[in-house]
This record gives sequence, C-alpha cells and structure tokens, in this order.
Amino acid sequence: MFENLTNKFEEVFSSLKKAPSLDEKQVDEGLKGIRQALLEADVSLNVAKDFIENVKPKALGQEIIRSTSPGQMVIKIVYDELVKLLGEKNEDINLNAVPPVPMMLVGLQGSGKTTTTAKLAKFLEKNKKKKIMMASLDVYRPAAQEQLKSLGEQNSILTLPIIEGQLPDDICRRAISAANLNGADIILFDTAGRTQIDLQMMSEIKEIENIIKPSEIFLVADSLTGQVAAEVAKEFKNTVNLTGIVLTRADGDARGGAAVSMKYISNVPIKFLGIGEKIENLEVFHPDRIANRILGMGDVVSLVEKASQDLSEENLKKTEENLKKGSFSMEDYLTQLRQMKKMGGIEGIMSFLPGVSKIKSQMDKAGLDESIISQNEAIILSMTKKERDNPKIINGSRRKRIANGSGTDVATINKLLKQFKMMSEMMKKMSKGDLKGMTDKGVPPELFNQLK
Ligand SMILES: Nc1nc2c(ncn2[C@@H]2O[C@H](COP(=O)(O)OP(=O)(O)OP(=O)(O)O)[C@@H](O)[C@H]2O)c(=O)[nH]1
Ligand SMILES: [Mg+2]
Repeated sequence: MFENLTNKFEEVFSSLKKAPSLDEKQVDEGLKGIRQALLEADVSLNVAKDFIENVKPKALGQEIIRSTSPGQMVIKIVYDELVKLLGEKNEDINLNAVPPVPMMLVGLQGSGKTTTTAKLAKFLEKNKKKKIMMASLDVYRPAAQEQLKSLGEQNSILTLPIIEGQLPDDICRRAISAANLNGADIILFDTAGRTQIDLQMMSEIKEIENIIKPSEIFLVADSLTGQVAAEVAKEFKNTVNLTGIVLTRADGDARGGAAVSMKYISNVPIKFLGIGEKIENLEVFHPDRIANRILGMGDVVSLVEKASQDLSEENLKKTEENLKKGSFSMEDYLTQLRQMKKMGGIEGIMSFLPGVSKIKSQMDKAGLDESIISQNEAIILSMTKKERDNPKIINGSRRKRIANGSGTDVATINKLLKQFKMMSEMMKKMSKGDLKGMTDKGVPPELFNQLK
C-alpha cells in the first residue's frame, strides 16, 4: 500500500537525516523532493503546492535550522502536516439515529459498493455489536441483488428478500419495515453504480436519501483512480449529504494520490480503507497511522490491534501464558504461522512495520513469500504430536519421514528446525525482559537473517 510514495519520502528523509546541519538550500532541496513525491503519487498540483507552502515557513524557522537534529525536526513538521492533510483524526461512524439506523453506499460502477456493504456489515456486527440488515437497490445490473444476497448468505448477514421487479423507492420502504420486524439495529443500502456521474443517478440517490434519511452516506471510491476519486467525491457532495469515504483497493495502490488528496479536495473524511477482496479486509482510516505508514515509520499500533483481533481468545491466552513461561512449542509456532496467513501473510504484516520498503525488497530477493508459510505449516503438520511437543527428538530418520510427508526435503526441515530454535530462544529472552535482540525497527536482525 502506497509503497512508491513511501520510497520517495524515505529517500528525501535519509538525505535530510544524514546532514549534520541544514541550511535553507538543503531544506529547499528536501521540499522539492517531497513536492515531486506527491506529484508522482498523483496528488493534485494544488494539494502539493499548499502542502509545501505550509511546511516551508515552519521548516525554515531559525530554531529548526539551528537545532541539533534539524533533519528530524523537518521530518516531524512534514508528518504533522500530512496528518492534517489526511484529516487529523478518525471520524467514527455515526449511529445517532432511531434504529434501524439507515446508511447508504454510493459510487461509480465497479468501485466496490456491494463488497464494501458486506464488509461494513461484518465490521459493525463485530466491533459495534449491532445486528445488521443489508438491502440492494441495484435493480439495473442483472444479478446485482443476488450478489449481495449471496454475500449475506456466505457471511451470515441478514439481507432483504428480493422481490423481482420492485423499484428502489418501494424497496427502501419495505427494507425499513423488514429491518424493524427483524430487530435490526442498522440497515445498509447498497446502490447501483454508473460508469460516470450523470443526472439520472444523482436524482435517484437524492430521492433515496429523502426516503431513508441516512445517518451516513458513504462514497465508495477506487483508490487506483487517484485524484479523480477525490474529484468524484466533490461532485457527489454537491448533490447529497456525503458523510464519509471508503477508499477501496488501497491494497493494490502503490501511489496513494487518492488517499492524500481526498479530504483536501472534497472536504469529506476518509473513514475506511478497503484492503482486499475478503470480507475482513476493511480497515478504519486513522490519519496519524496512515501518515506513519506513508512516511515509512511503520504502524505498529494497527499491527498489534490486527493481531489481537484475529487471534481467538483462547489462542491468545495460551500464547500469552507460554510466552510468560518462556516456552514456545511447535504448536505455538503453527498457531503463529496460521495467524500470519490470516493477517495477510508476511507482506500483510510487513506493510505495517517501519522501514518496510527496504526490508521488503530484501525479502523479495530472498524469495520469502506466502508459499513459505504454507510450506512450514505442511511440515509441522507432518510431525507427530510427540515431535511437536519435543522437537529435540527429531533425528535424521524422522527428518526424512517429515520431508516425505510434507513434500519437501531434509534441508528444508533443517531450516525450519533452526528457525524454530531461534524463535524459542528469542521468546525465552523476551519472557525474561531481555529485549536486547529487538531493534528499534521492530524486526530482530538475527531472526530476519535466519528466515532467509
Ligand atoms: N483488491 C481489492 N478488491 C476489491 C476491494 N473492494 C472491492 N474489490 C473488488 O472489486 C470488484 C467489484 O466490486 P463490487 O463490490 O461488485 O463493486 P460495485 O461497486 O458494487 O459494482 P457495481 O455494482 O457493478 O457498480 C470485486 O471483484 C471486488 O472483489 C478492495 O478493497 N481491494
Ligand atoms: Mg454492486
């Protein structure tokens, strides 16, 4: 996510950090680099211009130039300004209305409305403990209503039964009474998309807005369309009371122009990011954390949150207990590998860590990818319970058997056992509060080398 932008910022920052002192010319150079980075990210010219104009006088302040770490201070100013640009702080979803609280999702064709409706339903159910009903108002595209219905069925979310031929107005009214009858707290309306903004679509969503009086109208916008997404948001805002943006396909967006320009251009806050096709791939948009990620400083808070969300209560407790004792079994390792898979694999985790881009390219070179996680999982599953409990007994013949069972070779088994030994030693150290092995970058270098 946004890795091109991050790479550029890291380049600029590393030259700023290296300089023992800064003069105006150097700061100017740095700002030029930042402006270039923003433009290459498909941020609009005005946004880039204003950003630099805001940073410049602060960065050139005499107290900064004369300070002992001017580079760091300039970076801090850029960070603060970026947080401001992204929207300052997350705006929570508005549930202040009589239930069933109506919300609607609008947007251009294929932007991800239907998928996001289901993601949002799951999110509200899980995080706000609400009962959700979903209703599709897309009566134009064949099978659009069925698409939402099947998402509902796959994920145990209530959907409004489809009545062939019913028009959006009537569906709205029926949906509200059905949600009432079913005791739903929130009703989410998925709407039809158009290839571009046209009058007919705008008047239809305006009409729907008038009927359902939604507490939230989310524009679902495709991150890959860059600053165009922000312009689209601006136009929607002129017609309806747009309350938030869900920026989809952020997972595939290396540039980040839409995320950066959105608030400035449309004055509508981004509330969520779509980060994949799966139902759980929806992330609350926190401007400060995203700024950290964009500037290559990592987002450890989100990583920890993600980890504790995905881990089952039971696993979490067990791992915690084991960690406290400093013991780390092959079973724990297996749980961890599965956990990693759930969290989007190594790449998913890495995207949250500081200095990502450098490590990532190292990883690419080392060929560290998803398949390694699955391979390690297969290896551990080919061990007997006894072996998992006490890996020390895994001798030569056992190694051969495990290699056969997992479709690998003895060298691969050796590597995994070595990794495991490393990890359990690290856990032991950590349980004693000895964190010397951990770098400020979060990734222990020995572990990284071992993983290679
Ligand atoms: N990678 C990725 N894919 C996404 C994301 N959100 C949606 N998609 C995919 O985008 C495609 C279109 O999604 P839909 O939800 O059908 O889009 P829509 O806006 O409802 O489309 P129309 O109803 O035809 O206007 C699907 O294949 C989704 O899986 C996301 O955050 N990341
Ligand atoms: Mg749709």
